[in-house]
Amino acid sequence: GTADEHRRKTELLYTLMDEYIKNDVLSIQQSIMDHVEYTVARSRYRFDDWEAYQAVAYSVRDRLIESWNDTQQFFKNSDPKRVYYLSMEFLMGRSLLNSVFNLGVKDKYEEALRQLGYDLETLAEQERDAALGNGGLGRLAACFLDSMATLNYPAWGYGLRYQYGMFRQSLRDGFQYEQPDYWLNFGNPWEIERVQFSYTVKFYGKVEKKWEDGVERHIWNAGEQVEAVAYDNPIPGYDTPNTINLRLWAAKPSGEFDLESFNTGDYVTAILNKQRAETISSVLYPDDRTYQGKELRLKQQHFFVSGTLQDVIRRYKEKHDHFKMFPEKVAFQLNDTHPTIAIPELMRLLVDEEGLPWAEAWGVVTQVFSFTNHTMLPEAQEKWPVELMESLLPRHMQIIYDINFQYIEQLKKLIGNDYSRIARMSIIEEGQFKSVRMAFLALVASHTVNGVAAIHSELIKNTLFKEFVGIWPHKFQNKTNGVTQRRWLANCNPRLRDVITSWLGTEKWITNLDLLAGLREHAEDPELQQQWRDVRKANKKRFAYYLETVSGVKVSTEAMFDVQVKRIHEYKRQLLNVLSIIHRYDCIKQMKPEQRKLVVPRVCVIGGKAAPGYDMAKRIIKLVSAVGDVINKDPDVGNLLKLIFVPDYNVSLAELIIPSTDLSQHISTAGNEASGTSNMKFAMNGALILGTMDGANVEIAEEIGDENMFIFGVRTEEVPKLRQERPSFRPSPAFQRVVQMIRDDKFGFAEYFKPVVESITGPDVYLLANDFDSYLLAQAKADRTFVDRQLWTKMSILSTAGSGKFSSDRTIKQYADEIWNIKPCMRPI
Ligand code: B1H
Ligand code: IMP
Repeated sequence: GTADEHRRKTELLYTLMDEYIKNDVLSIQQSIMDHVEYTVARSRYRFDDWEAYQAVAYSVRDRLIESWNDTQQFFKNSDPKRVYYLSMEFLMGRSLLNSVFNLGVKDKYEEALRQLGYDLETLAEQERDAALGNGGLGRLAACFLDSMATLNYPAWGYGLRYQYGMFRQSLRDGFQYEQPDYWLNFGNPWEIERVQFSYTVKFYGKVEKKWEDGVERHIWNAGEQVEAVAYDNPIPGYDTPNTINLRLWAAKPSGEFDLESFNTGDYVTAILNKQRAETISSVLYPDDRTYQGKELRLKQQHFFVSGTLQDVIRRYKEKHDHFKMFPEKVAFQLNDTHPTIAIPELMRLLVDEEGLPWAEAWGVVTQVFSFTNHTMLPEAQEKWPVELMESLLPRHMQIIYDINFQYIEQLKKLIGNDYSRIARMSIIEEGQFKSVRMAFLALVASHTVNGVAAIHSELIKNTLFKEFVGIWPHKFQNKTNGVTQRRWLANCNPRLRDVITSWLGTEKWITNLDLLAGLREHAEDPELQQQWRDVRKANKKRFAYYLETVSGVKVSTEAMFDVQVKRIHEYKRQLLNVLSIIHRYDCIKQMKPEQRKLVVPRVCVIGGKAAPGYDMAKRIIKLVSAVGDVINKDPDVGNLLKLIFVPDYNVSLAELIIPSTDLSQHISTAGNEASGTSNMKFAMNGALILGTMDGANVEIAEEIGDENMFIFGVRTEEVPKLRQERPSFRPSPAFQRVVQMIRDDKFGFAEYFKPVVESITGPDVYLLANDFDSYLLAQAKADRTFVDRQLWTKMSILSTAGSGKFSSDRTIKQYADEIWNIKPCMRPI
């Protein structure tokens, strides 16, 4: 009967489901060859590197999917409290090496491919970066995913599946050009499309009020509807069977018939109009740190947030039939204010769709959100015009007003009727154009707000949020950023990885970075020092080769590699760097030939993208190129100094550059860089830091010791006063001389550089003149140290040894314990 049939069916299923994919070399080869033939559809006997990469990627994908399925099944059954990391940006970079490494099958894949006549590392370079982010903020989100997976947290990332990621930068005549990054062109083996997970997201339209059973209900009749379709990106943990998920939303035309437009006879136009829906998720805004009130951006924010919340609520309701337990099962982390619309959206879903009373919904909302602030720059603060919000998200605007009303009532009880203070603290900024202060909305609803480095977390309490500290002291926390040592040490610097492992006698530092401290006792050991230098030399060779291919400039690996790579921004002061390079050039030119023998040779590398609309940043790029052109071909200078702008700095290039750097510059005006995360990556890889007392540099100095860094410049507390006094400050002759050289057309384009020169001779908001001399002193100290090879190597080893704190594993554990209140949930093997 049926019992018999059922038994037969179960037996059949078990024989078909070959328990687990096998990871021996032969099985891996079989799986790669199958993908060559059936996925890539090429002959088993003829396939090139690109096709081989694809087949390998699909074979790894099978393994990821298997682990993903089992992990998610386990989470579902265990129903632990989960965290959802909401971010507009995930700057993932490449996946192949990271995946095989974390899955623990890297050696097997290397061997399998070697036998087939391919080299894994070479194939890996075929992969396009997933560049769904601008810089630090997006890369931090990617590092966090790696740590959350590795530490077995029941966590998911949620974001947008942009079709165009961060633009590709090219230089023509030293000017930046932006090219679209259509990264999905050749398919993406690292994602799984989930057509079954799709939600309708609404925009525009009108809100109607209706009385139903004595309660007032709001009905939002949308003017536009779009489908959010899920794409899942498996994130494998290292040394654990867990694989978590990054779910990215793509916009698709809504399937719902818009009867009216389909009845006007213009069927084709109606379809074309629907097609426009896809623009919502089409492009990443490339403006790092400047808020531009663009309607499409607000649409993107609401689109991904609404898809996410509907998805989370669906998942919650599979296990629970009321919302009382929601705060015990769900935590949302807002990566800056970009996803803040989640707050009114969750209120709307709970009140309008799920029928919860307002107070109860607010009780839920205020227990589940926390948010991270990443910058205090005033130009980066999000303020959406009320008018725009009312038109695009009419119901949300009502909800924001209601939240603000109740919050201000509460405020009055706390601080009395101090109306000017209340106006300063209101979520709505009054004035000619009313706007919604997203940071305040986030703060009012969140149980916790955190900064990203100790100094930054203190600063936000004294500036941005100073009015709030008195009433909600318990809300403020610090969570110093970190980076994943899997990608940023073990994978990008395999030679150093092996040296570290052999001296520590263990690989455990890959999951417990504090163990690096064990290198301290060997810092002066000549044998370790020699190995350390050999590794660095090999890395430098590889990078020198790259530099020559992109710039045509030959560099000596004996020289100090002096690197500043990050987004181009006035506060990061690439200009200060250029001025000191001009100064160095000028000094060399003044010297007699025998004096030149004493100069420490340097290869200066600057790289990074300017936001397309950021005129000053673009001029600075041109200045770097122009100065480089003069220096690099000056026979008086030769190998003593080179200046190269590396185009298209991105995650993969960072993986090449960071292990090859001797001196790494993080020289923002104190108080402006919230944290910085590349400083941590450089220190981990043994670069010495030349930096200001800003962001995480402060804590890096605490960990590795001031004496192992080159620190200079004014301190945060002095900045406001110095800014005020800048008009009467007389810059040093050295400063005036280099500025004059630019004016005198020594590098050409004097007219084009005029605004650049004026920015530092006029207001000089970032205090380049004030810091110039102490910067030169620090540079000179770096030179003197570099010639003492033993001392330099010792400092380099101590930099690595002192960087244990800057693992994102440490950061994530603190978020989990102190903000999210979640526990690891490891699936049994
Ligand atoms: C950081 C941003 C940012 N801070 C707006 N703020 C953006 C702001 O597209 N936008 O509108 C994009 C990015 N990014 C960086 O975050 C900080 O400047 C770094 O200091 C910090 O290390 C990093 C991660 O916390
Ligand atoms: P930071 O701003 O120097 O701390 O760098 C942040 C991190 O973002 C870098 O270490 C890179 O991993 C990543 N990144 C990728 N592309 C870019 C870019 O164009 N500008 C800045 N950072 C980038």
